[in-house]
Amino acid sequence: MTTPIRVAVTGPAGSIGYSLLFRIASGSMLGPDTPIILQLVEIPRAMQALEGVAMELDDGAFDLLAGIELYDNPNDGFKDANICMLVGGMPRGKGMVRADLVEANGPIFTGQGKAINDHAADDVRVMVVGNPCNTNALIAMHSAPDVPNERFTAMTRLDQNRGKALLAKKAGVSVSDISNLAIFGNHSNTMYPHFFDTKINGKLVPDVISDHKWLEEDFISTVQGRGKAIIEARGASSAASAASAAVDHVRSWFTETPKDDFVSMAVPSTGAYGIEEGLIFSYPVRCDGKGSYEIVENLELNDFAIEKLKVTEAQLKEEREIVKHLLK
Ligand code: NAX
Repeated sequence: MTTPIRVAVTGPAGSIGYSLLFRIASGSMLGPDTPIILQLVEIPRAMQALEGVAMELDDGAFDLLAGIELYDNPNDGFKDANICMLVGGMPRGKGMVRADLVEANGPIFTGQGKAINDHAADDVRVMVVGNPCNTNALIAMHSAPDVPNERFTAMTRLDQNRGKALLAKKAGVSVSDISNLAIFGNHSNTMYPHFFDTKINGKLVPDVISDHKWLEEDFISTVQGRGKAIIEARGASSAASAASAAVDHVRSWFTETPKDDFVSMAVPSTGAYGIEEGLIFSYPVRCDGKGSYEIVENLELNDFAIEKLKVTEAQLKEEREIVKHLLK
């Protein structure tokens, strides 16, 4: 039997975790031939609930699930992990603004970054879902100096998925007809879904959808505000769709991206598109199927797009400023 891949997940007793773990165990993320050991990392007071989740995982009788390990600390929880999915974190409480959220989560990701540095497998790949995910990934990356920077990513795949679904509905086509939708920037309401290079059955979106006002205003604001709209409708934040996007993110990372398409991931900026190097910025990327990726750098952005990139970059710089004492 192939050696199992060790997948560590934080926040597994939470809402996203409850959908995510079963998708991972079923093989949706790493394929039907890859056995998995789940290393579930919670805070001590959630361990009892986590035991219940582990019982349900047992009851799923997943062929690929070679082990379930429960931990109440990241040092043990990330030991030998090949993939770390950092989902858990401090939720935004009543009256908290984004800056409070950034500040409250910072120390969690310092500790987790250090634990990854010291205990995870040499080939570890990290994806951050817990918000503010770009800045949390930045903190974890800075706390793990022995792990190559490009191994740290944050999730904007849910935004890409939301944008694709919206375009498909508008154009009356299926989601699989949509390609090349890039999400740029922060996973927040400043993100920029870049539709000018997006294709519907090979044709550029602005040539297929004639309502350009809708594209430039409603499309962008709907993708940016979708998280809030879900909270208003459901009374709770997106969970199943976020879990599904997390599965997509990791699967894409280990799958060769078709030459004529790309996927969106927040990764350390190399300076591409004039964005400050080192910020965790969402870009269109192409993955090589072996766990490496390259930023797609050849999109010709117009002034409209460049302006949007500047706004979201500025927000990431502000967030970085708040946590600068945590960055080494
Ligand atoms: P929940 O509050 O349901 O669950 C969070 C879980 O994390 C809890 O079980 C909690 O005990 C655990 N936790 C807290 N601190 C921890 C720590 N230091 N180590 C390990 N576990 C810890 O939140 P849920 O709905 O599951 O959302 C999780 C995170 O995803 C939130 O930060 C949320 O904002 C973020 N999201 C990110 C999205 C994205 O696209 N990047 C979209 C969905 C979601 O909003």
